Amino acid sequence: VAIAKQNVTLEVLSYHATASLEDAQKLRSLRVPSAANFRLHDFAFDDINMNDDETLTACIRMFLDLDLVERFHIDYEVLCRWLCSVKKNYRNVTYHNWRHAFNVAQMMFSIITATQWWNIFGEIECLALLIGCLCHDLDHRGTNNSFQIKASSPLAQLYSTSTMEHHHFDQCIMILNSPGNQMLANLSPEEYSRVIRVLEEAILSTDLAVYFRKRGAFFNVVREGPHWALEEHRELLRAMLMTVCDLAAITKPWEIEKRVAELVSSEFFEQGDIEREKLNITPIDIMNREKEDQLPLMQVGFIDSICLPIYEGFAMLSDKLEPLVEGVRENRVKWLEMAAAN
Ligand code: 5BB
Ligand code: ZN
Repeated sequence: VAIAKQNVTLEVLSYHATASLEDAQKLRSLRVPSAANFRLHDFAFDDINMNDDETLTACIRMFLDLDLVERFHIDYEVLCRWLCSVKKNYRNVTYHNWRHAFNVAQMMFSIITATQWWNIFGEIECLALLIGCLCHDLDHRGTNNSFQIKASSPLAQLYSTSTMEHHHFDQCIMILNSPGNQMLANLSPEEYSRVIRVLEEAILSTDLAVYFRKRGAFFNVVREGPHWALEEHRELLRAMLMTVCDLAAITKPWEIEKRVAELVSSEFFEQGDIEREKLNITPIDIMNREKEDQLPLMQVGFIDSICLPIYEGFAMLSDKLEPLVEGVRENRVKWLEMAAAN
């Protein structure tokens, strides 16, 4: 078993490519527009009209405005190279690509600045959360955890639970350790270990199974009044915040939500096609093209069971986050209208 696992580990972990010094130097030479210019504080942010260079300079802007570059003496060229490498290690899949990661990071930035929660978390946790968002779906293949298990993929042999999320974290660590990409090189050993621990929790929390496991405790904290000085309460807040940012398309103006839901749906259907062709199984409804007309009602179910509870919980923690709940409610009405028109 140990040897088999070692071989799988080698197979899974051996290949990864980082960005070239040239990529980094090109990014380094670009002017970094303001957060206002990019509308980075806007909950209704949309990346559709941005080019890839703009997504990268917007990321730099978030690190700069949270004062992370100065505070942790992050070498600017190393930051540029690291960002290029992170982007490069997202695949061209329909939904779980670089643009998704970028949008999740922007949501984290807008929430922790609007609520001033950066004060609660402090610089170390903010740094880990921002890196966590950008890295949380690294090397996603457009297929979910249950697919890895069903296909007995090398990844599933390596990690039996939270399979993809463990892999995203692994990829994140590999990039952070790659020569020229070590953006955390100037942290003290204590700061470094703390960032990595918070980062691991953050990325593993993006498994919806983890969300379901932790949300009861989170709702208790919300109800009974949080004590943010307690690490236990902050840890729950960070975990739930990752989910809130990961699912934030559901809070966006209808045009954006509709476009993103179609991407999610297409990626699910593509997994369903592989399951039919390669695994000889009938995909579940959400991954079955023949059930395409069920999408609007599935979205209503997704909103009621997963989204509304968590966004309502967050709006109880800060009234600055009420627009997110309103966005979810508006999209619920739209999806119901579409279901009725079917
Ligand atoms: C979500 C949990 N899943 C294990 C089973 C299906 N459910 S669901 O019924 O709430 C559901 C969610 C059903 C359909 C969905 O989309 C159809 C296009 C969604 C859904 N999920 N809709 C969305 O707009 C978004 Br955003 C999401 C999140 C997608 C990423 C979740 C990937 C987790 C992979 C392990
Ligand atoms: Zn994600």
